[in-house]
Amino acid sequence: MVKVNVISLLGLGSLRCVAGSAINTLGMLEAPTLPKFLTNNPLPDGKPWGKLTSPVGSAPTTGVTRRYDFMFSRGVSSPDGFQKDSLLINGQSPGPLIHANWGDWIEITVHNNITNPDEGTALHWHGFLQHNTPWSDGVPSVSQCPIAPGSSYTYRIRAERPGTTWYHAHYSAQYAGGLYGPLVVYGPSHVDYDVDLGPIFVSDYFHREYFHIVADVVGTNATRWGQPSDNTMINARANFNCSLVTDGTPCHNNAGLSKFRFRKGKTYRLRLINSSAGGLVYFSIDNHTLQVVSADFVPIKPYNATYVTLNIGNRADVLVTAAGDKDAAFYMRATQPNYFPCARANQPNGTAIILYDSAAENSIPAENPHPIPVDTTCSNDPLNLTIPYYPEPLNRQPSVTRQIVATLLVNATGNQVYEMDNSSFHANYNNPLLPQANRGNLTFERQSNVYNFGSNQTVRIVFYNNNQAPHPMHLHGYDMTIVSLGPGQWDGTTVFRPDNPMRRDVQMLSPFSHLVVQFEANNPGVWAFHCHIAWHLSMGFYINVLVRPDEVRRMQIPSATKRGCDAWSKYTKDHTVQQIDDGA
Ligand SMILES: *[C@@H]1O[C@H](CO)[C@@H](O)[C@H](O)[C@H]1NC(C)=O
Ligand SMILES: *[C@@H]1O[C@H](CO)[C@@H](O)[C@H](O)[C@H]1NC(C)=O
Ligand SMILES: *[C@@H]1O[C@H](CO)[C@@H](O)[C@H](O)[C@H]1NC(C)=O
Ligand SMILES: *[C@@H]1O[C@H](CO)[C@@H](O)[C@H](O)[C@H]1NC(C)=O
Ligand SMILES: *[C@@H]1O[C@H](CO)[C@@H](O)[C@H](O)[C@H]1NC(C)=O
Ligand SMILES: *[C@@H]1O[C@H](CO)[C@@H](O)[C@H](O)[C@H]1NC(C)=O
Ligand SMILES: *[C@@H]1O[C@H](CO)[C@@H](O)[C@H](O)[C@H]1NC(C)=O
Ligand SMILES: *[C@@H]1O[C@H](CO)[C@@H](O)[C@H](O)[C@H]1NC(C)=O
Ligand SMILES: *[C@@H]1O[C@H](CO)[C@@H](O)[C@H](O)[C@H]1NC(C)=O
Ligand SMILES: *[C@@H]1O[C@H](CO)[C@@H](O)[C@H](O)[C@H]1NC(C)=O
Ligand SMILES: *[C@@H]1O[C@H](CO)[C@@H](O)[C@H](O)[C@H]1NC(C)=O
Ligand SMILES: *[C@@H]1O[C@H](CO)[C@@H](O)[C@H](O)[C@H]1NC(C)=O
Ligand SMILES: [Cu+2]
Repeated sequence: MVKVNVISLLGLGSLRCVAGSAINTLGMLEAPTLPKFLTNNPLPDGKPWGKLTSPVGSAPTTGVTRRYDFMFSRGVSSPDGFQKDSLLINGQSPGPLIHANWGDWIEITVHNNITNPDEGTALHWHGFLQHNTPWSDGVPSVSQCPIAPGSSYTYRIRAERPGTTWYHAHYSAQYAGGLYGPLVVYGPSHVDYDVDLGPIFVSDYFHREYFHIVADVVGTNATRWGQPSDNTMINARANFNCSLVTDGTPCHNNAGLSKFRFRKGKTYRLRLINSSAGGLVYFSIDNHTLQVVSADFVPIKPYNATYVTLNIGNRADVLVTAAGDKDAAFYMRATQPNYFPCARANQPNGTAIILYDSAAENSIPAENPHPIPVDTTCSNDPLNLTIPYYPEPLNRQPSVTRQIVATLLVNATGNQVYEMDNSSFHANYNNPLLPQANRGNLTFERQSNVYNFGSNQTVRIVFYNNNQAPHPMHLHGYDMTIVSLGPGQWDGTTVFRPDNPMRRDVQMLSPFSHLVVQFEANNPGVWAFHCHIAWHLSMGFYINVLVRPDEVRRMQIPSATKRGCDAWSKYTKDHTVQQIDDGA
């Protein structure tokens, strides 16, 4: 076997921002607040998006490209005090903030230095629509080949709409191993606030390396299928009780919670992102009301709440008015509902600390949690609460309606798998689907789970969940319009708020339930549609939606995609790739 010399292939002489960028201030008091927009490209009237006052319609042309350079590698980290081997971006996890103004282009070069053992990789921009750039969606086996160990790949993506999101690896469950980070697009806002507090990740956290968990989840030993998380983190910080460590792993108590500073009387924008691998989270702040103003990328009519529900992949922007005393301190909470089947957590209570003006840095707040609900459907916040601010009525006459049944079963070799219409997804890394469709070959392997919707204009999909687990469903390339949801069979007629239905990019498919979604097929490509629970995705809970193959045929896919496949092909000639799960 030829061992690839990673360092020489990376051409380190040309790297721009590896050293020096490894200090992660996320969750620390010195973390910068965010601006209303980036000012290095002001247009004549002062705002990069000109006179536009709402994010409706196509993005403005700013003429700006923002460039980022990411080095992926293995490293040791101990965000909650427990030392583990992680995957890092420029030496840190979460990776650096990517930010841009509405309409900018963003170019991100990923260098794959994941060695010992080697792994391929690919990076996805959650909720980015990728109009005219479907090859930059970052799903290996669909929009590209994996980025081979020792090689680099540049994504070019457009900031098509303002809002809060994250980027994460889409290769196996690598994001649960640390490959993710925040992505913010500035633009006109339908609400006013004083200070942008920036991204706040809420997530479960596992002490075992992701590939060991995946191997168990897709393995044949039934006692190892359930994987409780070890901790719940806010901005990748938490404390852990090191007395629970029995195998000698280095661990220190009181690693420290994330902290934020509030000035009395100011209104803060918090950009919440659920980057979990396996569980639902309720977010709240003791003694404070949240004003929820957006769900995923969609601005919604503001509503007040004591908590907001975040499924994996979901985002919520909330405004919080600092009404406490100047010397007060309060807990911010990310609480996993630790009951079947919504979450399995050994430490479900994530906390961070908000310090007011003069509160000492080591203040310990009083415990005053808002009550959280018991909801065994693990649902998103009710649809009647989340009302899009800019309405888009439902087209009640879809051109095609397709039913898809998701089943959990143990297959003939004793592995636990999910099947979609009797077929568990399996990625073919060496033959990505978008380039295949671009060559005019629409005959796909069964295990690619491709649903070809031809030139249909309005596509409706009726998803049935035949099992007891919740599945936060994520569609790439579109916001899904939520037509209907609920237990059991859909009656085929009931639709929810047709004059202004909810739309977003992640929506919960509850246990033994239906979820009916639709989209206007105006974005040609091959788009992933999958459960965002990393372990369910590993078990094959995944389909591809092929939209407008005639237009896909006419696309000019950049040559970098083919060069990436050539590098992967060369790599796989000399190396056996351990594809431990479905691959995506
Ligand atoms: C590549 O990864 C190794 C650890 O696996 C690390 O020691 C080395 O510094 C990395 N190279 C670069 C250029 O980051
Ligand atoms: C299955 O896993 C359990 C728990 O880790 C272990 O005790 C048992 O020996 C395993 N069974 C087999 C057949 O490997
Ligand atoms: C830490 O865990 C140990 C062992 O289970 C337990 O005895 C101790 O009470 C725990 N400490 C705290 C502060 O929870
Ligand atoms: C994130 O979403 C998952 C899946 O719905 C959920 O189990 C988990 O509790 C959520 N985490 C947080 C911190 O909201
Ligand atoms: C928080 O609210 C509780 C009542 O819900 C009150 O007793 C307590 O004093 C408040 N704490 C602060 C610091 O305002
Ligand atoms: C929501 O909360 C804000 C700030 O706490 C308050 O100004 C507003 O009146 C509340 N709205 C409703 C409908 O209760
Ligand atoms: C989490 O909080 C709940 C409610 O306060 C409590 O019952 C539970 O013991 C806590 N769990 C842990 C592991 O601290
Ligand atoms: C939303 O629907 C729930 C039942 O699903 C109901 O209890 C609640 O009152 C409704 N809220 C509004 C604002 O209509
Ligand atoms: C069962 O599923 C596993 C994991 O996807 C797969 O490797 C195996 O080939 C499957 N067995 C059969 C008989 O299809
Ligand atoms: C899945 O298999 C079942 C049982 O073999 C069969 O009845 C059903 O028609 C199949 N569904 C699809 C979509 O192929
Ligand atoms: C089309 O793609 C399929 C699946 O990869 C492959 O089996 C088949 O040989 C291809 N057909 C042609 C004509 O290339
Ligand atoms: C619409 O989609 C269905 C189901 O995928 C397909 O059979 C049909 O050919 C499509 N119609 C057009 C006009 O492309
Ligand atoms: Cu799932």
